[in-house]
Amino acid sequence: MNGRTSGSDPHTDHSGTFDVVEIGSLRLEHPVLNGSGTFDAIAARRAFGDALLERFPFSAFVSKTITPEPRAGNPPPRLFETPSGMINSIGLPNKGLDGFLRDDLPQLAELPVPLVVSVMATDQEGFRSLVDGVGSRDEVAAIELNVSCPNVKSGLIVGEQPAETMALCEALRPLTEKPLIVKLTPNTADPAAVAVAAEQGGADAVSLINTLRATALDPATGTAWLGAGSGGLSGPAVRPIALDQVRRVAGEVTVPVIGMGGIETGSDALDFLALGASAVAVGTASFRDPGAGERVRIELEALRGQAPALHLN
Ligand code: RRO
Repeated sequence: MNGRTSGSDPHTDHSGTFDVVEIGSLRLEHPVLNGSGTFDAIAARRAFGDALLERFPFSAFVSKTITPEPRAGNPPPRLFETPSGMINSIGLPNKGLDGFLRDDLPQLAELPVPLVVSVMATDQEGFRSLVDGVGSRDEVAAIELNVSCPNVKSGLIVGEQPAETMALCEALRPLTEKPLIVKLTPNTADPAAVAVAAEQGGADAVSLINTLRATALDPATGTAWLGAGSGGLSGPAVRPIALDQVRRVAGEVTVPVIGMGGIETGSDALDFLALGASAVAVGTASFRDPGAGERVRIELEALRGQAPALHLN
């Protein structure tokens, strides 16, 4: 950014309209990405046709998380609206690695931006098969390791523990030269310690936050609203928490930080950049308005250079 982060971020090259953000070999032409699972590019292409390709809202596309085998996802209901947010309990429905490579990858490869594939497994062997499978494909620019899903039994275990996170990164790092981005959970005592462990294990970047573990009751019955009993909270309600965690993580790691959590405006995005993020992701806002990502980028561009240099790490 030429605004509050200008000159102080080693991961940006200050050339075009926006500074290019570099995450290993991944080059982002502007700092706004999508949060995994919050923008369905294949459905959007069906809805908007080639106009989507001509005005793609994000500088890279992050896929919905995939697992080694197909999953049906959690029982309904899967969503609950909260004041300034929502709880999801989607539970990782996906076609599995083979189905993704066969059906989705060819379509996602047509997008005009680099493709980041988000992967999650319940053990190291599963992660290995995913990193091998997607890492060998030229269409894939980078891999996001989701160690922070709150909706799958064991989905959080790795990402809650620095030692587990480091061991996973160390095991996966030799399998691919593609950039590895570790998606961090806010549901842990010390996210910065997990981020440092990811960096030491060989991660090229960290992204945060995933959703905060949350529960809601059905007012009519007094029992859990969500079919799975609990879920993950996202949206503007979590933004102050996300900002604080990004600040703490960015103060401890040297790799780029992708900040997210309730971003709805360019000003929100600028706050994350001011606190040390090199890029940001728009998530929940895209459910209400698929144009939110583009609007955030345009607003961010308009704000660029207006704010004083400020780092609060
Ligand atoms: O699919 C989900 O339920 C889900 C995932 Br994989 C995740 O990483 N974060 C989230 O809130 N939901």
